[in-house]
Amino acid sequence: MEKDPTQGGGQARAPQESASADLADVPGSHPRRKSLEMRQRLVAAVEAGLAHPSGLTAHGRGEAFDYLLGERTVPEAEAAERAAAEVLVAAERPVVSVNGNLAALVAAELAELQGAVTGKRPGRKPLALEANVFHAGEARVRRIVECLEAAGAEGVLGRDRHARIPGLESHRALCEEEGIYAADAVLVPLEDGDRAEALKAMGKVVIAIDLNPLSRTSRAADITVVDHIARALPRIANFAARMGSPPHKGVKALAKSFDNKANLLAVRKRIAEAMTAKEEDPS
Ligand code: PTJ
Repeated sequence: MEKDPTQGGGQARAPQESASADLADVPGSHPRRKSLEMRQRLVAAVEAGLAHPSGLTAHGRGEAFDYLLGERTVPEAEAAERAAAEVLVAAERPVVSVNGNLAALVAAELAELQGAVTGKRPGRKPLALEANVFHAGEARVRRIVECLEAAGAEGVLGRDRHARIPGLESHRALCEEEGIYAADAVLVPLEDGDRAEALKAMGKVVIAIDLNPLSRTSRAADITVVDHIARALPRIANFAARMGSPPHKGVKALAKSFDNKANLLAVRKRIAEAMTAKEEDPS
């Protein structure tokens, strides 16, 4: 049976509250303060049963790539973020798939993205957020839904996962009939390669956010945003909010006009250049 860390061990702390308490000795001016805060939020979220323990390893891998990219939004990511905003606004049924790491780190940003995209779709289905996880755990899925609701998201899906993504085994296939299953465009931040490929095989337009330009998810997606989720989501929301009129093209045509392969290659070249550049002369 799944261990419920909120039972028997006292009240689980909210990730943010716990993070600031544990970083009391680290000055606000510390150059890595933001990164340390984020790690600590994730640790607290694991303790609270919101994120999976392996989310810590996944985050570390993301941080390594972010470091190589200069911990900033590179132009290729910006182009992908713009394209992602267009697809989310143009889609008939857009959905964001939310896992434990996302709920722990960017619940508020997801609620803001929902507001920004939905605001550009008057009279049409709002942008849906759906809890969907790699590692099994009904209680954790419920906590992800509650965390998003507490952050201000509306109509959060994930409580009623009775549909299955074809081609995937076990719980990873589970999703909501009216959510991911019926979606025409799915934003999958920090996704596993199998599921990204299975969603593509269902004919959906897949947008990934993944700092690893080499991952199977990055390569399978139609549009891959190689940027940190904490930077990418507000930027996509901002592109949506500033959009004049909705795109004329449908989601498939929009996806087709984005050259994901070329974009990923440009990011890889950027990393290679950063790795081989001579140290700047300090004089
Ligand atoms: O909550 P669950 O059960 O769905 O589990 C979530 C994790 C993230 C543990 C699960 O999906 C997983 O194991 O993911 P992977 O296969 O490790 O892939 C995560 C990808 O996201 C890797 O390529 C990382 O480089 C990337 N990544 C990690 N943190 C970030 C990131 N990309 C953008 N921003 C980040 N903060």
